[in-house]
Amino acid sequence: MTYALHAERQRTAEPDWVDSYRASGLAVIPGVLPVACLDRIACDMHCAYARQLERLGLPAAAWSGRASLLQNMERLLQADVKAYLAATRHTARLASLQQLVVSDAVLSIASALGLQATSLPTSPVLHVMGDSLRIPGGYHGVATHQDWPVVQGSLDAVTMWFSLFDVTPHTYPLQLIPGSHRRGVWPSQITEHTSEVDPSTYVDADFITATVARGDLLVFTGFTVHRTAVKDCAGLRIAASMRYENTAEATFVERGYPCAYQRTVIREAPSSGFPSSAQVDRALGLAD
Ligand SMILES: O=C(O)CCC(=O)C(=O)O
Repeated sequence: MTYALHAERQRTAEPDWVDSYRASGLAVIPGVLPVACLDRIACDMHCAYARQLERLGLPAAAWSGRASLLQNMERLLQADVKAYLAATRHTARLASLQQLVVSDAVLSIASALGLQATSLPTSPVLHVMGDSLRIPGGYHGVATHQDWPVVQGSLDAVTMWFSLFDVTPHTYPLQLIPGSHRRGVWPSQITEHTSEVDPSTYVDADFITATVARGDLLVFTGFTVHRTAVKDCAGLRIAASMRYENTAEATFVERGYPCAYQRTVIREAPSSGFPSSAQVDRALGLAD
């Protein structure tokens, strides 16, 4: 690096990974996520699976880290697929997860990438990958896609990928095509889980595999082509992905802030007679 460039960086305090992000469309930022926050999320997830197991009258492993979480997830999946899926959906709504994705450390990364008045088109999406957690006919990794076409917000939107544990080449890492963001929207077809990029437009050798140590954060542009690696992978991998948008991006302003994600609300009560006032009292700790 030339002295002039170094001096310029010092003046603007631009982190080193920003250049690599702009050039390749992705970067792994080391050690930015507090491990205590990742532990808290894993522990809160464990709580959801444990409570469901107890509801079904089944033993739940006490919290002792990653292995106990996996054990409870496996037990619940084997006992009741519906309960497992509901618990997994619920864990994406955990306050501990939501707190991390809007923490100062994370939002300062969005700022470093030029986002102004950063906005969030949707809440975190949780991706659970595990050879023992496969659901027949269900989600097992996301095929090759770009994020922008499924969000359609600011053109400089950033995706951040938060892994709860270390991700090696054999624990379902993400694979990404460096430089793919420079080709705009790739031809694709809408499928059940995404808008899948036409397989004739790339070969496997185009992808790099992003290994991520616990505490590292993977960031990439909305146009970076990526997919879940599944071949030769096993074990448990849990990651949340989150999109961040720039309220000041010119075409986003011009288009009047579109958002492909829509919120739906079920207004009907779950079943007649529920909850009784006694149940409410109990939940509020008011029962005698
Ligand atoms: O974590 C994964 O396996 C897929 C994540 C992903 O592709 C996304 O969030 O866009």
